Amino acid sequence: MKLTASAGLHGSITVPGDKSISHRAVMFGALADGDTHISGFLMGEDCLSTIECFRRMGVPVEISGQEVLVHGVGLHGLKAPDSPLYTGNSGTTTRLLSGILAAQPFPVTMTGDASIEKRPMGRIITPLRQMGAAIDGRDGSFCPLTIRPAALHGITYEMPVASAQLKSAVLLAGLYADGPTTVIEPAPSRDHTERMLRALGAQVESDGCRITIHAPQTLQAVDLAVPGDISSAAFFLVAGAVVPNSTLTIRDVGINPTRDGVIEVLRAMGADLTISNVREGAEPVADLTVRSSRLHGTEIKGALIPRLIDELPVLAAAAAFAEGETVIRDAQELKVKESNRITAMVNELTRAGADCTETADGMIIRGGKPLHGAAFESYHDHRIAMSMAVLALGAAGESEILNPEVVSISYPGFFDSLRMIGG
Ligand code: SPQ
Repeated sequence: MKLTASAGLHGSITVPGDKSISHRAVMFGALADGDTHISGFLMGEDCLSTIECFRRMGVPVEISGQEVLVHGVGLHGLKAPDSPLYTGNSGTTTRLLSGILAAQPFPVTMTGDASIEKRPMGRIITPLRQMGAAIDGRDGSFCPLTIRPAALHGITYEMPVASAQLKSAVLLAGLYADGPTTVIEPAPSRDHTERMLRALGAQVESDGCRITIHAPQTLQAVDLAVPGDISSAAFFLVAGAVVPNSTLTIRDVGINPTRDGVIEVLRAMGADLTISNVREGAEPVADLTVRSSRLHGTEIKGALIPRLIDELPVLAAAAAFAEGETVIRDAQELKVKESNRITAMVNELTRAGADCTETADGMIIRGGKPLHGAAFESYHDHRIAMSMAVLALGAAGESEILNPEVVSISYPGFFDSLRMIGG
């Protein structure tokens, strides 16, 4: 994909549905009694992997445009698939499904692509085994995972990392446990699982970083509207901020407070970013408007990290345009995503002329150096490809994004959206 420096980005767009919420809508809809209509569903490859896994376990799922209809089979209605389940590139599918499968009365194997086979699964195997699950991984902690039938009991689990996937895997196993299940997070991670399970009638109590689920008798289907994905909106927020003469509005974006760290950081960097038309609901939604401005460096660390973990690559690109130093700390989780996102961003920003250094738990970017186009690697990682496309719009000259098709994991029409706003 070839991109050239932009003279200004303009327009009002929507981004596709939230990936995290789309996955959960299919999973929980499948386990509910009744039909779940999902509007605004993300038709990205990861969420389609989730649909395929549930279809293979006997859940009828109909797709029409951006609408999905899940015919729930109830908590105990899943059927044994006739061969291993394939989760593609999706960590969310693999980890959340593990929690559900740990409680099923049939054995199952789960496998994924080359990236999934490298991502750590020990973090879910440990607590699920404490609950009584019979779960094993290749070399102890990698995919393929094999799961055999077992009775589960409730536990209290202190999580070593702030991970919504780990939290959700344990809470979902808790749907089937004998007794309540409690997880304690080191810092709040995205809470879509808790919000959606409550909407379906489950008793989920949150007290700061302590979340308890009581195994329900049933989940009741409700209609679900998926807001625009703030992680996808983040590419346009940064593009609008760094490309001179830009004004962009991204409508109907989910602004769940466990996900909105990118807004806080861009404002701290001096971005002209306004939130309007806020609508409260199961998930809060708003319109975001950004105008180009001069950015300056900042520090991103601590409890803020889980609130913007997936936006760190594009924030690193923003930092390359900002005056002064940006320090990202406490972000070692970035090393175990679809790629090592710290190494990937430091390599590619350096290729564009930025001055940056990898650290043990993040990176330091000394911004404000002139940036130029180049041929950027995508590391088979959707967020790296899109982050470098944003950088390319603000850098001098021409750029290329290699393997651009990887954006279809979370944002199939990404390059069309860029063209629509003048990219
Ligand atoms: O699903 P996957 O591959 O793990 O996707 C990513 C992403 O960039 O899209 C991470 F690579 O998002 C995760 C996110 O980083 C989605 C997620 C969720 O839906 O619960 C939670 C975060 O991961 P984690 O490991 O912090 O729980």
